[in-house]
Amino acid sequence: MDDIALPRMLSVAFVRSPHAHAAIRSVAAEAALALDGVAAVFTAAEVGRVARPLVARLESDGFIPTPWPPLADGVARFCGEAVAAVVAESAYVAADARQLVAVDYEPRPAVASLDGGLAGERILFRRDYRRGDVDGAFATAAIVLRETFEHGRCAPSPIEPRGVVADWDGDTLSVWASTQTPSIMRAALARALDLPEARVRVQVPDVGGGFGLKMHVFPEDVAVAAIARLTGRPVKWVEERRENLAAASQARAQRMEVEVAAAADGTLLALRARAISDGGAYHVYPLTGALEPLGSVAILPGPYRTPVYAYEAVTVATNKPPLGAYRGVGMTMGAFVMERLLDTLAARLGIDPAEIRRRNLIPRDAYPFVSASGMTYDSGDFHGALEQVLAAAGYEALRCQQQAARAEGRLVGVGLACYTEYTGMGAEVFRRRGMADVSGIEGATVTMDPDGTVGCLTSFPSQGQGHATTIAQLLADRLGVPLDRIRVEPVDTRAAPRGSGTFGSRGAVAMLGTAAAAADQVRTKLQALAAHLLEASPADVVLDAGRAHVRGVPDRAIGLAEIARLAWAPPLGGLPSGLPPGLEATVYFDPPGPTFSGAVHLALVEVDRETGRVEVRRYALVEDCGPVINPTIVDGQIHGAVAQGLGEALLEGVVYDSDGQLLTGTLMDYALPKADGVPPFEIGHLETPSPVTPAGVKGMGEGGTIGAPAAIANAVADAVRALGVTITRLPISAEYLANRIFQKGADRRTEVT
Ligand code: MCN
Repeated sequence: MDDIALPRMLSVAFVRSPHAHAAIRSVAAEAALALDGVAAVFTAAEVGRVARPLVARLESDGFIPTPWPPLADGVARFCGEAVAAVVAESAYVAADARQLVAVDYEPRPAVASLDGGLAGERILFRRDYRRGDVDGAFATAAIVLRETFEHGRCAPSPIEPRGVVADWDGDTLSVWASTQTPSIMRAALARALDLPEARVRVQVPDVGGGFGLKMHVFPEDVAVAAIARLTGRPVKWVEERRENLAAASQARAQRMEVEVAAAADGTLLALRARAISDGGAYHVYPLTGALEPLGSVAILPGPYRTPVYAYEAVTVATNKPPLGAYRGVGMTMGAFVMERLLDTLAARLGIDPAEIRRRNLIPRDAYPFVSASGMTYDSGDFHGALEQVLAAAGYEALRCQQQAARAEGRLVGVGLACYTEYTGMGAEVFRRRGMADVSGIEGATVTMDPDGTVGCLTSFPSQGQGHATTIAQLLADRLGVPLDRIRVEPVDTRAAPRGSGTFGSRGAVAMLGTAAAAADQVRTKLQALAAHLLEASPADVVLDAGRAHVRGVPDRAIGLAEIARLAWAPPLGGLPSGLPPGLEATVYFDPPGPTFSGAVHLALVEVDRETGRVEVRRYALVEDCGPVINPTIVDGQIHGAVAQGLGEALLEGVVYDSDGQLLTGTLMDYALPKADGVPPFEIGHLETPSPVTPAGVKGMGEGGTIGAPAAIANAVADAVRALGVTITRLPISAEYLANRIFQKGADRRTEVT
């Protein structure tokens, strides 16, 4: 984003609240305005004249909306919330001037913890669910386990932070944004600035990662658009890393109290869960803070047969940044809890963790299967995936090595995790969830120009998932055009069809339903025209290497460019068979999913008993996303997502003190995984095509972050079980683990003396 430079462009820097909760008595801008190069300082009052707050909606009982103004209006509700905006000739002047803005705050008590939010009954969302006779199942079960699990706050941390450029030319608001959801952003900005959608244009340049963070529209986006309108000049804001860690949406931040009932042989009978998320000060647009706990409880039963289930999902308000999407939203916690429970159950029964899973996984022939939370799993083969990963990793041998290592006093553990993941969702899912501002559809336009080159516009931009590559591959296959003659354009809402965007691992399903389907329409027309020119039947026309030829007669051929020229400039008498001119198709698609993909992960770890440092020695997995479109991209997605999951499992935690002050404001304090801590990956594939999606394809971009924390947590738990240490929280930081190991040792020594 920072590369975008427009004539007369100004830069914006936000003045941010140093308090987690404070009344804003006044903002004095004189000193800042006196600095050379400063054009203006805006507060809530000025910006409020042209822009309304963002209001995330969930059409559901138990949801309390929280309008989020572009600049804090009278009250700052978290440390880092934007209070005023300085506009200057350069980003450096704006940053200097920011220091000179004097805000008079009246600090108020802050709610800095989930328990504080609960105690104050600050409920942003609540939902209950019950399926079957849960109480009866618990009353008669041979085994009942109870546990409370915690997941700390995460910062999604894309390499490129947020950024937006806005320009108002008196008629149209042009916006360049680092976003996953251009259509949603256009609609939100149009509503906030009271403009028709047609007068808002959102363009998405290359995006340096999003990981769910950039599916949101933030108050800063609205403020920058409003400032462009108020100043009549283009304005740019590129987020600094400290702002990203302090003021962008964060993720996870959940506690789950859970009970599981099982038969004497370990067969799962019932689940009860209460998921509570620390939602921060506002619902983020358009996701809301409800989706984290809801996603967790929805996916908790996992790929296992659990007959009956009851849950409560709650989000409480605290004086922190809002809770938003992050790769695997909700599902990471659900998988972590379920997989920890299964290992605890296996230990209780004295059976192997693989065996407890064999006893409970849904068999392949039981699909489609309605889960205990009421979702229809379309296909899967978890028994197959489990056996495949056990064989690939040499599970029996690993257990022997573990015994040998233990005999030497080393803490080595093996962890398994099976998860299923909802992907490729369409309108029905979003309507059922009550997500009023996510349409759920996608669109693509495919055009063959008169020179035979192919262009594609879609509604769902890429943030590193390689969409341009996979879409080009699909188009090349369908149109018989070499890859270098295909251009997948960056998203520009003025030209591209309307849609929702890239999130929820919907891209693969969407590209087959839109771009590939549009290409099929173009192909049909190419074949019809070629059939006429080659005097053959359309069914006998083969498109290949930029030409159309008659099947079995490669010499009876015509160049696709020649056909395309004809289509765009019909000859005397028009196109054959009365075909309309042009060689272009736009297809809108409502994904019929969700389709459920999944994987089985296996981690081998060693724990340093003095420092608590965990080293992941081996990492093997077998994944199932149906037929793979591009194997290199799928493996790359797994590498990135598992690395992120490893960070989430062992390193990453946003920390606030009891006043709501952020203690992890730099990447020195908020520890991301580094290449030297990530093991090589051993990846296997298994395909159970979806019966509901085009070509049976399922999404997979989030999978690694769902499976890895669970597998690594189980491996660490396995390594330290003999010391009496249990693992019930993420991240399992070295400090935390070392303290737990030390404490257990101290407890034992006390018992002995
Ligand atoms: N793919 C494939 N065959 C399949 C399934 C997928 O070849 N059977 C390919 C797709 O064509 C696509 C990629 O794998 O190029 C991911 O597809 P999919 O699982 O449908 O996910 P999306 O394209 O919708 O991407 C979103 C997903 C999410 S939700 C997050 S968050 C995420 C992620 O992907 N953020 C990312 N991966 C990321 N990768 C990068 N580099 N940066 C991010 O911000």
